[in-house]
Amino acid sequence: MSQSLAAAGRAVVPRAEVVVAGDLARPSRLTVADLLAWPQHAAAVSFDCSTSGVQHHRFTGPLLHDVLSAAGPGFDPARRKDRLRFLIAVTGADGHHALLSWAEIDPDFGCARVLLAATIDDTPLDRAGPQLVLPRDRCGARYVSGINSLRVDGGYGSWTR
Ligand SMILES: Nc1nc2c(c(=O)[nH]1)N[C@H]1C(S)=C(S)[C@@H](COP(=O)(O)O)O[C@H]1N2
Ligand SMILES: [Mo]
Repeated sequence: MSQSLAAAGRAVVPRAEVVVAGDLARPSRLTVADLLAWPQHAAAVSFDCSTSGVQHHRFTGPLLHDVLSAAGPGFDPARRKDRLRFLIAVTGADGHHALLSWAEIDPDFGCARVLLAATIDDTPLDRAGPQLVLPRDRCGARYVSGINSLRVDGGYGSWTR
């Protein structure tokens, strides 16, 4: 391939982006390359799919909690009760979505080691987009792939005392 063709080829390689938005001080757009710059965690998982049976995969990527905490969720971090009204909506490019509670991934509460995976079985997900990884889930349905939106929502009442 000529150099100009190679350059043109690179220019059109789709790079999936995740919109990180909602009740956040620092909303952003993240690529898989951005996710690879975070401290990486690994998970070897098995999950059951109602249509294709049990699957086994190895994923690496940052913790969802690390990425969303850095985006500045709109609660007072010193007040544990304030976090309990926050939801996280995770949406794939095909519209498949799952809701998590903030408390589910918060180290003071459920402390689930949920990853925003940047690789699957040693292959980067930079074209497809990151995948949600929930090592404790028996069922695969919340392993949302091709994530294009992460939305934090604290609209479920307000902290009063
Ligand atoms: N974006 C997206 N992610 C998804 C799904 C989907 O339909 N869309 N299906 C889920 C289900 S039901 C399972 S079991 C796992 C694995 O699905 P796969 O076998 O299609 O890879 O992905 C999950 N993630
Ligand atoms: Mo599934």
